[in-house]
Amino acid sequence: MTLHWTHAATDGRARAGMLHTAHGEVPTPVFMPVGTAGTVKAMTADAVRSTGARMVLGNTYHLMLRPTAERVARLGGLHRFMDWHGPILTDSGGFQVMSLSGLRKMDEDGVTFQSHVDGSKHRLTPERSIEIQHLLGADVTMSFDECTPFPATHEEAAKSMRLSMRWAARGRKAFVERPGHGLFGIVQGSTFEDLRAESVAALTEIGFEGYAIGGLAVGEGQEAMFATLDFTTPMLPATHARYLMGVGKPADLLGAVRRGVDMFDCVIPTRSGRMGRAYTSRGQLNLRNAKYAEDDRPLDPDCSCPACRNHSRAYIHHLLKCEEMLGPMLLSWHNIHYYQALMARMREAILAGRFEAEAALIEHDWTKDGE
Ligand code: PRF
Ligand code: ZN
Repeated sequence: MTLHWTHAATDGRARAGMLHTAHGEVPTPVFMPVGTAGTVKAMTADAVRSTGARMVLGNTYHLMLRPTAERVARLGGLHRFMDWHGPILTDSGGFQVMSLSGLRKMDEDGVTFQSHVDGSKHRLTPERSIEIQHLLGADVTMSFDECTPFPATHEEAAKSMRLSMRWAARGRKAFVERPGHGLFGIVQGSTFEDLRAESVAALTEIGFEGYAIGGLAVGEGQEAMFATLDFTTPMLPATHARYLMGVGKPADLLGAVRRGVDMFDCVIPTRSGRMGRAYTSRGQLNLRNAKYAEDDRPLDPDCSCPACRNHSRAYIHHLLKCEEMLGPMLLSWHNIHYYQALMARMREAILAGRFEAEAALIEHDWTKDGE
């Protein structure tokens, strides 16, 4: 059987379910830590597993440049290469080409771009993106799309979305079906309801194992993102997983789960961890702040991660001041652990039919500002 999602419970519009993949089952809603270049930055694979994470993301763009998809394949695939034996979802590359690469030129067939590493020239097409994701061994392969920049006029957003839909159809043809593996389509259309509807219709006509919502969290703000989700998730088939790409902060995750999203990925917990920020049940802390220099409390009294079990805010503040590697490592570990605990708590609440009550408790505690 191909990769698929099964429904367990719905509470309001929030859903709990299970994603069934070649490398195991993943309870949803799920947050996937980002392992861009074959590593969740500053964490060992064992550390990532210990947070409760069951699925991670890898990037076509980074891995095709270094060490190349062909080399990863010769070394036994991405799971073995990075010692991650759970499911892996790979992003298709288009979004990263637009945000990271140097000179680039897009045409109907694909995109030619310069590597951000050494300026060398590369090309991605829908077919080549799928081939790379096969070489990596992705459980979930993403369609090659253009993430429409924000803001866009209706005309610009329509043109961009329609190109992504033609690319999605080409990717579907190039995808080689294997048990436990699947291809997700990506809905585009910026913040326009009619374009999101047209995109969903085009994708469901082609047929995918799951549906992602792309083109959000690109500068439109939380209110516009939630408004777009409000009309987009009800358009999607209730039988398939829904994945909101590149989102977000804890409050974004809660609001999107409330609106019927099942899957997420984001660099925020790891990137902001490396910059000294902790996300906790009592809100955000910036551990570089001098007020933590003699704060003997853990980052989060409700967290059971190694950073919180073994260390004080004062110690982590000290590590950051000294630019010790352990500072970013502990904060990344804590943040990923916190995100996993948050998703598990939301899932339990959905299963118990008390999502809104639990959400209110979570949101209330966030206002405590670290105290
Ligand atoms: N498309 C792809 N990857 C993405 C996005 C998208 O629209 C986004 C938008 N937030 C993040 N990552 N392929
Ligand atoms: Zn912790």
